[in-house]
Amino acid sequence: MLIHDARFIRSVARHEDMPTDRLPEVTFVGRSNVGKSSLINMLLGRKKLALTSSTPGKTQLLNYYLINDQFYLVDVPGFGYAKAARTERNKWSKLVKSYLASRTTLRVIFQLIDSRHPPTSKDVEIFNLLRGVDVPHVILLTKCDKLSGNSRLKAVKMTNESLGELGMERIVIPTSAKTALGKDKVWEWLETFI
Ligand SMILES: Nc1nc2c(ncn2[C@@H]2O[C@H](COP(=O)(O)OP(=O)(O)OP(=O)(O)O)[C@@H](O)[C@H]2O)c(=O)[nH]1
Ligand SMILES: [Mg+2]
Repeated sequence: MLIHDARFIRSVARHEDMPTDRLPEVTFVGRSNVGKSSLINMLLGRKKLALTSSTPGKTQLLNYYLINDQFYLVDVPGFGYAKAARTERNKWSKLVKSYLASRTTLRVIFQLIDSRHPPTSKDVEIFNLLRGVDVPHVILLTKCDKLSGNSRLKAVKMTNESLGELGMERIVIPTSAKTALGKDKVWEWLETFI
């Protein structure tokens, strides 16, 4: 897809503040620091549209980006961020859960997992959350530039096995925000679903 316009629209903390124009949405979810914002920038070919940070989970808001006036990319940061106060965390997790389960304009959920480790308990929490959600769910392994070709294959296999144990078969795509690995594949799926 040719990106001629990519704009940050707003950060949202409540359902009432989500866009009401019914444009399709594509969401990126995953634990803090997994590389969501970096991947969004990579997909859009922008360096700093989505803010990245080495200190995870600072903002707990859904960040809406409008692409080509056609659809939204939604960055869902800070899922399960351990250092936030428990009440804040619960409030956040409730918003994300109901967003994923009930947002009717949502076309595909990309769940990001760090390729360097087997899925963590947080990742599995998100798997389980998405199990009953009736929206296509694709797994993106992040930071694959840090792995050799062989370890990359192993990471895909390991993720498939973890999903298999949960009875969830999903597409798994290796990616890197640094080298743009997986960019075309992700766009392919994205365009398929929107
Ligand atoms: N080597 C490498 N580093 C990456 C990659 N993607 C992200 N990073 C680094 O990982 C850190 C976190 O990246 P972010 O994109 O901010 O992660 P996030 O998932 O948006 O984090 P939150 O917004 O806190 O939920 C940053 O220091 C990035 O530079 C990648 O593909 N390769
Ligand atoms: Mg981020």
